[in-house]
Amino acid sequence: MRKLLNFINGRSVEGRKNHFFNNLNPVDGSVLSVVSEAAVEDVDAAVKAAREGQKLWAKMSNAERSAILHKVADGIDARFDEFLEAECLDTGKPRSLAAHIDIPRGAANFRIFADLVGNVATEAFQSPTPDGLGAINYAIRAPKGVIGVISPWNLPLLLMTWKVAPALACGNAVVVKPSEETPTTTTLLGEVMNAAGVPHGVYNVIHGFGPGSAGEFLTLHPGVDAITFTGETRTGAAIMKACADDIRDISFELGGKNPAVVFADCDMDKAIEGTVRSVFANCGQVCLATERVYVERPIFDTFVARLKAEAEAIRIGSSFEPGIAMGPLISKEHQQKVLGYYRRAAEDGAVVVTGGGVPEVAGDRTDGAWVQPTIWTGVDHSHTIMREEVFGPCCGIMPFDSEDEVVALANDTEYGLACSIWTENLSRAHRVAAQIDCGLTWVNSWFLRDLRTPFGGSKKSGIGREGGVHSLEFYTELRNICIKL
Ligand code: NAD
Ligand code: 6OD
Repeated sequence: MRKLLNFINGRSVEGRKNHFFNNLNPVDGSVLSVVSEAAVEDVDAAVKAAREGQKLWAKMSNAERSAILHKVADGIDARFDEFLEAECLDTGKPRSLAAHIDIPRGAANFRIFADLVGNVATEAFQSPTPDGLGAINYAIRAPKGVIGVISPWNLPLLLMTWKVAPALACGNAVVVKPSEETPTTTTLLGEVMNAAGVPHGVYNVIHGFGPGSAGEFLTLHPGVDAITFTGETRTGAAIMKACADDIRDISFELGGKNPAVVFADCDMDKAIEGTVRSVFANCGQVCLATERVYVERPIFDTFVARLKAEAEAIRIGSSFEPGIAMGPLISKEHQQKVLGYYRRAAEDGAVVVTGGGVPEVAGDRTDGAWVQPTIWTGVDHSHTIMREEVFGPCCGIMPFDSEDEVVALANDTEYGLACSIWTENLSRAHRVAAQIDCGLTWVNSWFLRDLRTPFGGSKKSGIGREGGVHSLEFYTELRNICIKL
C-alpha cells in the first residue's frame, strides 16, 4: 500500500503520532493510500523549519525567487500526468476537467505570481514640512514570515497553489495542511519544490484533520504569522477564533449560495451552456457554483425544459472513462449530506424536475459517492435548498418579473461569493451587476478567470481579496519609511 508522508524541511517524514489514515477513492471506496497523520510535535517541527527556511528565502532577490518559482511551474508541467492521475484518483473528477483546469492552473499560479512580484510599485509621497525642506515617504513590502495554508478537497492543487504561489513569491515560507480527503498532489509538490531548488523549509506539508489534529495545531501555533484558508464558512469561524488571541492575520475564501440571473433577452444557447457548467461542473463542488437560478417569466418554461434535457444527457462515470462529464462526490459522507438535501427538498414540496437520487452505476462502483444531477422548481426562499449551500450538482429555479425583484432575490442570502447574469442588454448588465452584493459577478460567462483580478467573497463568503496585487497585500506587510530632507 502506498504511504503518503508529511514533508518537513525538504524531507518526507512519518508523523510522530504513529497513525496512518486511509485516503479513499470516491469512485468505489477502495483505499488509494495511507496517510501519516502529523502530531503536534510534527506541526511544531514544520513551523520551525519554515521559520529557518524563510530567512534564507527572504534574502534572495525577487528575480532569484521568481526564477525558482518558474522552475516549480515547469516541474508541474513536466510531471503533468502524475499530477493529473493523482488528482483524478483523489477526487474522482473527470480527467478532461482536471487536465483543462486543475493541473494547468497549478502551474499558472506559480508563473503569474513569479512575474507579478517584481513589477508592482509601492506608493511614495513628497511631504511638506514646517522648515520648508520637506520629507519623502515611501513604502516597502516585507514578507509576513510563516504562512499557514489550509485547503479544501474540491480543487486541491489549484486552490492550494493559489495561496502557496503568492506567499512564496513574496518571500514567505509556508506550512500547508491539505484536506484529509485529497492529500496526494500537495505531497507530490514537495518533490517538485526540491527539484526546483526551493530551499528546504520553505514549503512544508502536514497531514491530518481539522479539530484536535494538524489543522487546529497549525492555527494555534504561535510561530505562524498568518493563516490563509479556503473551506466552509463554519470552519472559517473556528479558525478565526483560534487566530484571535495572537492577533494573527487571516484571509478567508468560504462558502457560497450563488445565483444565476437569466433575463428574457439573453442568448438562450449561451445561457443554457453556461448554466449547465455552473451548476454541474465538478459534480457541483465548486464554491462559485450556481445553486439558485432566477429566470424571467416569459422564458421560464423553455429554460427549465432545456436545462432538464442537458442535465439528463450528462454522462456519469469514473475519471478515466471517455466522454464522462461528471464523477462522484468526494466521499460517502458528503453523498449522505447532499442526499439529505435532496430528501429535504421533496419534503418541503419542491417539484423534482429531474434527478433527486442516486444514479445507476455499473459493475464494482456501487460503493462510490454518486448522486444524480438534480433540478427543482416550485421553490421559494422558505425552502432550505434555496438558502443553504448544498455543494452538489443541483439547483432550484424560480421565475421573476422585474429587475428590482430579481436583485432583491439574488441578494437575499447570507453569502456573497459569485453571481452570473445572462442578458444581451449591455445597460441592464452594468445596472444589475453593480447591485449584486457579492465579490465576483460574471456577465454572459462563469468562472472566466484573469488571475490579476480581485477574488473573494463578501458577507459569510469570506474576508479579504486575493489575486494579482491583492495577494501581495495579504502576503506582505507594507512598511512606510519617512526621510526628512
Ligand atoms: P472544510 O472547511 O471542511 O475543510 C477545509 C480544510 O479545513 C480541510 O483541510 C480541513 O481539514 C480543515 N479544517 C477543518 N476544520 C478545521 C479546524 N477547526 N481548524 C483548522 N482546520 C480545519 O471544507 P471542505 O469541505 O474541504 O470544502 C468545501 C467548502 O469549501 C465549501 O463550503 C466551499 O464553498 C468552500 N470553498 C470555498 C472556496 C472559495 O474560494 N470561496 C473555494 C473552495 C471551497
Ligand atoms: O480560480 C480561483 O483562483 C479560485 N480561487 C477558485 C475557487 C473555486 C472554488 O471552488
